[in-house]
Amino acid sequence: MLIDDVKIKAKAGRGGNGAVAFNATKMSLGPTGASGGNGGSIYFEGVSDLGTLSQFRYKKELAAQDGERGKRQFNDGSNGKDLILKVPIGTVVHNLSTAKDAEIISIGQRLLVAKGGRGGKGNYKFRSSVNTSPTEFQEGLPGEECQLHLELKLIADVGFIGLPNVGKSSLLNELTNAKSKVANYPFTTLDPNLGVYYELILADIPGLIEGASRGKGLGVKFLRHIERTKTLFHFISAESPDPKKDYQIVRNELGAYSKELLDKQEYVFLSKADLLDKNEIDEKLEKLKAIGKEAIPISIIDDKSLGFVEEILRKIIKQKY
Ligand SMILES: Nc1nc2c(ncn2[C@@H]2O[C@H](COP(=O)(O)OP(=O)(O)OP(=O)(O)O)[C@@H](O)[C@H]2O)c(=O)[nH]1
Ligand SMILES: [Mg+2]
Repeated sequence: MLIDDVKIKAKAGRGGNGAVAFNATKMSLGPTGASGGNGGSIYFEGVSDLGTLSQFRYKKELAAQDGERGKRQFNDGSNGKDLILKVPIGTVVHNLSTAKDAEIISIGQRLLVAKGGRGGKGNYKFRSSVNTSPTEFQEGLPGEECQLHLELKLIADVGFIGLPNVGKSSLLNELTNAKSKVANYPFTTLDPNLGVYYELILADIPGLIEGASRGKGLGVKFLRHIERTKTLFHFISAESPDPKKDYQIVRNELGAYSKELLDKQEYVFLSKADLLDKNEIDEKLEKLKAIGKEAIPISIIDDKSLGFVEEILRKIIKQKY
């Protein structure tokens, strides 16, 4: 199961206390207490593997190492080790403690989520001409602590949407190297799948049904994965007795989730067109035309129709630049 929404706690390391020590072998009793090490910080680092949020399924509390306390003889404590965790690109990090949001958008990008506390100064650092045997020292500071809400919002160019069982995953597999599960029943796809078509990332998401925005079927939580796409491919099965209704059901659910989804560039496909004869197809296309939708009939067993889809994808690639 793809983990795409998780709350965790992050606690950076505490700084080590400064030491109080004196050079007992010298008459002067000079201070030698060294500083504590800094606490380790916690970072996220972007990777392309969508599965990496699953590390937080059971591990909900992250902690980086504390800094070591200062030692005698000018020996500073060592710094706590940083904790660097890999998260998928597209992860939105809501810091619930500071109410700030940040986003991992590129591979290798590092985001500091909790800074380690500073180590305290040892008494050596407090020496002065008037205070040659200071007993002061600083305590290490606590590391930052925060509650984080991580939400994966896939970074894709094109989102595949539609009712269940309309051939979304089939087309993704046809066009890309993706191996999205395909079967002749609804809700075959339970998690989003990505495929790469030249410079484009295509996202196939689970099917929507009427009431999805109220939690029916698999719900609408997957729609966040298409929030950031520029373009939607809306699939309507040629087998549908009422393609217009199918179209509207999905649009209603999109709108109930976010009006912005309705403003995206959209291509409507009448899928599985091979199952009907030409007259029947024309009839269904007419029905969609009546609501202003120029649908394009496609079939994964008809190379010519796949060629049309690829033409559209090339156009989308051009728009990118
Ligand atoms: N005849 C025909 N069957 C197709 C075509 N495309 C997909 N199918 C079949 O339709 C069924 C559903 O295909 P999927 O790709 O799993 O559909 P989906 O929209 O991803 O379904 P969910 O994941 O449940 O939302 C499968 O049995 C496919 O083999 C097509 O162009 N022609
Ligand atoms: Mg599917």
